[in-house]
Amino acid sequence: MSPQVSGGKVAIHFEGEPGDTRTVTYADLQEQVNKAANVLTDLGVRAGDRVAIYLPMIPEAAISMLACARIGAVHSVVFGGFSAEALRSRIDDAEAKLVITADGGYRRGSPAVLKPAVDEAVAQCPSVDNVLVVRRTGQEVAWTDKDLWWHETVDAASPDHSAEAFDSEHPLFILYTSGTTGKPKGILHTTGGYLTQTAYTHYNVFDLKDGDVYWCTADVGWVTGHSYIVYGPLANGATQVMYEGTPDTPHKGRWWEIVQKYGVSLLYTAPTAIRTFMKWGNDIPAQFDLSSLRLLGSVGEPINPEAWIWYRDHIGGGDVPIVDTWWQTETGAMMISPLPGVTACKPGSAMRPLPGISADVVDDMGEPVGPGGGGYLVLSKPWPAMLRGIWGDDQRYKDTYWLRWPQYYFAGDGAKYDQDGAIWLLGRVDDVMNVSGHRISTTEVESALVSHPLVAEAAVVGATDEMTGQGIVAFVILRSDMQAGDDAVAQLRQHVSQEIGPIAKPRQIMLVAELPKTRSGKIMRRLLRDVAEHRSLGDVTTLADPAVMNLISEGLSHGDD
Ligand code: 7RM
Repeated sequence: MSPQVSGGKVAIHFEGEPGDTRTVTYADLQEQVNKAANVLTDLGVRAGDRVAIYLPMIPEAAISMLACARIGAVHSVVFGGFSAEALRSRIDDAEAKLVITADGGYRRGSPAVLKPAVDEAVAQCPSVDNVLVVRRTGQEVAWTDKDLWWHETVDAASPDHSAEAFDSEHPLFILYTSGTTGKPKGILHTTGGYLTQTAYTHYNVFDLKDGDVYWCTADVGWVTGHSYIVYGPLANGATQVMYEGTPDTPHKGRWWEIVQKYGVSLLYTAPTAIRTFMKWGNDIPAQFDLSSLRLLGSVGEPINPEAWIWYRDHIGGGDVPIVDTWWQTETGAMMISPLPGVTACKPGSAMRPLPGISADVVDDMGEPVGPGGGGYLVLSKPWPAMLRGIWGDDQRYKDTYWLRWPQYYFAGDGAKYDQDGAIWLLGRVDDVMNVSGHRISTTEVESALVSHPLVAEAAVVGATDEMTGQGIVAFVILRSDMQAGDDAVAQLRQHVSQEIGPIAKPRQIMLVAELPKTRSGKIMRRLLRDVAEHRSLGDVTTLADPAVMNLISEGLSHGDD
């Protein structure tokens, strides 16, 4: 399947946000990976050891991941937008020995810092022996005796390195993702099956040809970046674009300028981005030559039919196939998706399981609902890139995925089977929100809120949001013994951003006197969602005190942020 790739073929066309570029061929990539592998070995990193990677979207992110794979070390990439505290808890959980980071990266037209967050985290992580720092922006950084510059070590290292062989079940990486409790789970993937399925799906779902220029706009900090920037495309010898920055820097046509400049033929992005471009207007993409595009992909959240059609018409010129790919951090690779030229598509449906994948839609009892029915999405047979567990927590692995029905993998998504057997994904059925294609748990945000001294109690729900899929809405009871200023809401939003990262900042925080609870003390999120989505309230008869809802609905009119 994988083509014979010559070393001169371009692996990565890197485009920095300020407009700087780098061309990395497969020969360059191998040399860089070899050098980095030698440095990791010199620093005492051995097969099975964990390495945390906290980098912007620069080639060194892929190089670091591959250097780990080459020596059998397990990488744990932490999204550069996460806070010092989020980084600390991930380094700590995996007991990482080495952290690879950068001074910073470019974001929205200016250099943003990364190193200070690493310093803050590493100060509390005794497992870390060294920090390897890429110089990307040239900003001044504080320095400790654990720190080493990438350009002084990797650039000077020997380019010769013999790849070690490992068992196909050797661990490849841990990637943290939000679950239904406050603590993110470290999803564990291994080597052989993962690489097989990412390469196979990247090749077939994108109908990859030798002359293609592929661009996946995800960040390597998410599973989409792992599987469809690093492992799948590079195993297939594809040429790809890697872009560091935001879509509206320095102008709202930046993506389409990149497509035109590199002749991108395959584009893979998220519905949130598509809806944002729809809002910015048709005339922006119309200013660029997008005729090189021949296939478009979507991932991360359900794509609404309007966005699907706009994507095809305004980006794809009206006649390109669109592949809506459903999968998860846990599945490692695409599971449900059309195959271009094979599957007739319906706008908004991910259609059918890929060859070799067994998915079903079942009811509460685990019975298949059949055509026309709705229920829970399950995977009924194992698959090559399947997660192998949750790092350090076997019990949580069993409870999360196998407790409800031992014969099925429970995906956590609601789904509908239509009369033709096409699958429509309906979003999460658990306490996981999906904000702009990013998984964030309600409990994680609640924990962040209650860790603030002003907060007595908090409940968080995901409310439908036209742009981001879901938006985070928090209901907060302040402590009566604390003096809250007028800026309490702003302070709390900032606090969540500091505890988790800007992506977890609530869209709205409502200060309320009470929360709706059942007689057994469970918060009724369904009612809070009704309030957050401005719906009339559903059944309130199971509430311990039905009058609470009047208080909350009133609070809505002045609690807005
Ligand atoms: C790849 C990724 C997984 C969750 C998943 C769904 C949602 C992802 C689609 C989708 C509808 C899609 N991994 N999701 N893709 N929903 N259609 N094509 O996103 O672990 O971060 O999230 O995302 O709810 O369970 S993830």
